[in-house]
Amino acid sequence: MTRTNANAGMVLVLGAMLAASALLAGGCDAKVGNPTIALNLPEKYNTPDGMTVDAKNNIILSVPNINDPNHPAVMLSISPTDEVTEITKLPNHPDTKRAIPLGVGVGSDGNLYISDSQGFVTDEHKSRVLRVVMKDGKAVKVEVVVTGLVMANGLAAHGDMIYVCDSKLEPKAYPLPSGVYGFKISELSGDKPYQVKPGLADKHLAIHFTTKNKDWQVGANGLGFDNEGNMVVCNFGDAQLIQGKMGAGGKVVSQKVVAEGQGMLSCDGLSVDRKSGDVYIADFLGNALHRVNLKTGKVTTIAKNANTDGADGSLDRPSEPCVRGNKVYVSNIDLPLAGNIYDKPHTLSVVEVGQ
Ligand SMILES: [Ca+2]
Ligand SMILES: [Ca+2]
Repeated sequence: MTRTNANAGMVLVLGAMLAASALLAGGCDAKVGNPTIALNLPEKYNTPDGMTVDAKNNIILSVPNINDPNHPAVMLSISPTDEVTEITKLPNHPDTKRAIPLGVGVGSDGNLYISDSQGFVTDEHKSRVLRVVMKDGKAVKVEVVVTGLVMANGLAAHGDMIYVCDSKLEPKAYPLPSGVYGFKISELSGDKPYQVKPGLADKHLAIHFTTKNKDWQVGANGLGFDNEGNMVVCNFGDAQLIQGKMGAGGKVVSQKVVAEGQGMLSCDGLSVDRKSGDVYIADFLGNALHRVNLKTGKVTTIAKNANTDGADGSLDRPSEPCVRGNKVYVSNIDLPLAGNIYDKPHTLSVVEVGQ
């Protein structure tokens, strides 16, 4: 699968995805927008993914290094002037010898919470939530606080809670159930990590839904909260943005699909623009960045292009957007799927939006 590190597990999990690539021919024809390179990352940061903005307006970036795991997974900080510093490396899972950080959020305690998506190498419930304990802007230690997820993915901090997606609650079931767990920060312990119950059984499950797209059995993915405090979560395979009304106890009491398709081939990562209230979505399969108006459900394609190496700033299989000021940064995960080749450069693209 990867250029230098064919990995049997990854082939197992992602192999079915490759079969779908032929169906996507023609999905990347028309070029829209003109993104430029925000960051050109060195080889040791070869696969960027999840992002969030911290209290000092730094972007926190997960670097799972899926494409070349000879380099350890790290967390980076991108300053307001786009200078990159390494926050910490992440501890490998004792069984898989990998750490695969995707979603990241800053908790109300000031610590970083990160989904470690072992679902890229195994379906055996080995995904975790990690906590990077921060002090004076520096990482003090990394703890495991939740275990037992299948494919941990998007993660969001909201109030005194941490929410994390599991893209595959029951990996062999069809249609595929997926969902979002919510944990009070006060109940998370590095000394005694919480083990989630499999399937739909865990009391922390805040929302769940299914994915019907047989070629892409990947569900809950990008995650956030809109300006009214509703959960917004992407259903990757069915190209849906789902909105959930929150009730007491931090669980969703009603949910609806606010946008589906309309040019979106998949809904991967998302980011809420606090000024406009709009949701930006990275479309891995469509090789595109879209904007969704939550009031109307209308989808507008902001950027889209054919398969590329990303050297001119074009989208190179984007997985996550991140709104900072008037810019949307986009991680190009560049996985070798859907006809794409993993290649240099390793980039974050950026587009200017609004005023
Ligand atoms: Ca590239
Ligand atoms: Ca590429």
